Amino acid sequence: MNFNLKKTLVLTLVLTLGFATQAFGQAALQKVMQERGLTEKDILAAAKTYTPTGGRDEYVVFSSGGQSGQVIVYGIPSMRILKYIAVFTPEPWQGYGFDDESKEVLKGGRILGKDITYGDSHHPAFSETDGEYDGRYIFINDKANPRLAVIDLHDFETKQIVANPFFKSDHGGAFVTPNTEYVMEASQYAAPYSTDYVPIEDFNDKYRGGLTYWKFDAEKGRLVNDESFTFELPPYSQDLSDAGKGPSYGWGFTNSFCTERYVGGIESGRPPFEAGCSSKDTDFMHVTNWKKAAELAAKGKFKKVNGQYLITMKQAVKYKLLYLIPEPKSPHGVDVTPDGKHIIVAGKLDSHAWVYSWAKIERAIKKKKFEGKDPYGIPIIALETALERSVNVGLGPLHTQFDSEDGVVYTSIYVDSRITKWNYKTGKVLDMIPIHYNVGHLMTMEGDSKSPDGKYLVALNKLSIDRFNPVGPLHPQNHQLIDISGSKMQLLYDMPIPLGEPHYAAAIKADKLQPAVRYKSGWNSRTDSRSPYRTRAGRERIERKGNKVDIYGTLIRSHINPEIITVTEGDVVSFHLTNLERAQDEVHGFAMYGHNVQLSVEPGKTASATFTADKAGVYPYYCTEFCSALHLEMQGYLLVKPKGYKDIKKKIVEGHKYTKSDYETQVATNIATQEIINQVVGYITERNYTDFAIVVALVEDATDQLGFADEAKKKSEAAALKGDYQNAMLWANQWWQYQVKTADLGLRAKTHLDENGAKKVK
Ligand code: RUQ
Ligand code: CUA
Repeated sequence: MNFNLKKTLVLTLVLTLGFATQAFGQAALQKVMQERGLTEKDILAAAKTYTPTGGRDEYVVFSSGGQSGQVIVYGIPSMRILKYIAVFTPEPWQGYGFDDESKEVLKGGRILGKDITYGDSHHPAFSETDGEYDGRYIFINDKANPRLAVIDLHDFETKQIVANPFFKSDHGGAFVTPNTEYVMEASQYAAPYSTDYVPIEDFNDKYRGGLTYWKFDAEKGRLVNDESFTFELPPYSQDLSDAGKGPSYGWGFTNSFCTERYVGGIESGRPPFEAGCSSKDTDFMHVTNWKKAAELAAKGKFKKVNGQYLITMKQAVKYKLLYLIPEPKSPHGVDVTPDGKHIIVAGKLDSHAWVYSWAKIERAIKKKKFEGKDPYGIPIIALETALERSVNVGLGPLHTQFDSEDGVVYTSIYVDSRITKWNYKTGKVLDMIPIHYNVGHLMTMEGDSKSPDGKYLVALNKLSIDRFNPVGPLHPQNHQLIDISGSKMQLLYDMPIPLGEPHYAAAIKADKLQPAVRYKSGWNSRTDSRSPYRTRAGRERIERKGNKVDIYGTLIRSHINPEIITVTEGDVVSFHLTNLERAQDEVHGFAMYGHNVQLSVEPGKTASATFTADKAGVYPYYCTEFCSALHLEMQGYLLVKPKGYKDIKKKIVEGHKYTKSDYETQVATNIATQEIINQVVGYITERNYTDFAIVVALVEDATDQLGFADEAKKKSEAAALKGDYQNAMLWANQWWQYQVKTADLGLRAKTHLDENGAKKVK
């Protein structure tokens, strides 16, 4: 038997039998505790978070990756990072921003025609059905360049980026309405809606805030600009938003700061923004009726500007779509309670959380009970009219999240660096826990849905001085996991986030996610349709039209087809590569010297890379994922000939000569290998393997490989018949390579069957 194969078999045996379980006795535990200085509390926290090898998490978190423009995915309670999803910025591993398909997605996020290669990503939000996270999509905003992105949770890929057609920044996004009818995106820094120069002296008249309700087509999984609408709002700094639910369904809430409309100017001797933007005692919560606005838009009541409906302040007042309510000084979070009956707002410069009653607001609107109008004619509902109570929760409250227990909430307290647990229905403070430093957002499990799970809370702390091994002046951020299942909060775990400021996160029950492990064959994953460049086995080709060269290639363990490609200097070259594998994990990468080409081609995917071969030379390419034992041999050359180059016909001289006896030895090995394959095939087919999707995919791949083996075998035998032992041996070896891959797949299938209790049926 061949050595490599033997090794695989031995390894499989070891894995199947397992190692003898070691005794982790009490004495050993005491010793470790002593050596590492751990208390019993530490051990308990460890036991609550530690997830043994192969274990799964109960919740999956999607956290903003801050300036990286990405989304960080991790598990709770283990806090193990699972993925960084590329969203607003190029990300090489996923080929994002490198393959033609994802470049198209990023194009949607261009600002003033320019590619933006960072993103200040802030608030992720799950799609919802009837107020519950449905596990289908997640949205996230970019504050610096007001953009929204749609990530499909079927494959954890970004499908769409849209740039707001009016704003110059956004902060109040992404927040979804209870059936994901709309995704809310509120501007932050007032600016003219046009891209023209407008003097700052015109601030009150020509600078504007706003709130966009982006229409979402859940079937297509795309935001639809021409069914979306934007509320023109006063030049206050609109901040976070939240959508109403239950009794407040159809409405949205957006708070604001700097309703003073102060414009700084330190350089000209004016007091800075921070002085002028925090001088009044209250700011305004904006209450918007999106449901009625949508109906009026459908009736053609609003003009289209920049492709979507624009609702002017005048129209909003006329149609009773917009109201203001005073809020505590410099408010930050606005959070609608799970039952939709209350709205909790916290003021950064106040020590209270303010609980507003939707019933009271609604009554005031119906009875037209207003205390006046703002300078833009928007009716103001008095604070006393709308407020249910205010509760002293600590200095610098920011955001509130909800528990599974009725009325129980958690508020992040920035200045005091702690979390306060309290009851918004009784006004009682229940518990407090210090957090390590500068908490911003906090998050409970499914905490934005109408039925939060409680259980865990994550404090998202800004920076992390003195918490981890030092790594220079720029510190990681710190996510702290807190157990909230009991009456007292208990800190479990500190997780450094070394990527960007993770503003906000959202956690979903893991079993709501059923991501795919492969694509349909020849799939453009960004448009979710079959790629026109899909290439099947045996149909690989190079097509030339003028100076355009299209390479229709395939990837399968362990070769790239084609392997030697010659083009001419100045040609525009497009590689279109289809991964023929169906088994999960069998991803191939594709990188080439000197052209900034790096693709990730997962099973079934077709990805393209287009570039101009502008310099004559030799450009090796290869697979960047260690996909099989012969991964390093998964290689090829792009040869770029100078213009007008005269070919001198030469032959490749083989570096090694084979004899008849080499050929016969190889054939003997192949026959022995085939016997092993037959045994594994027998083992699998005697069992109910079709009940296991993973095994079916492995068997499909194995069958393909065996088919290729057979083709190579025939070529080998034909060459041998002609006495061409050089080619006979090379094809015999290729035949054996395919056998090895077949055996590898077969053994993976067998292991899966063994580990998952397959039954013998024959
Ligand atoms: S915000 S720290 Cu950018 Cu969500 Cu509150
Ligand atoms: Cu494919 Cu390495």
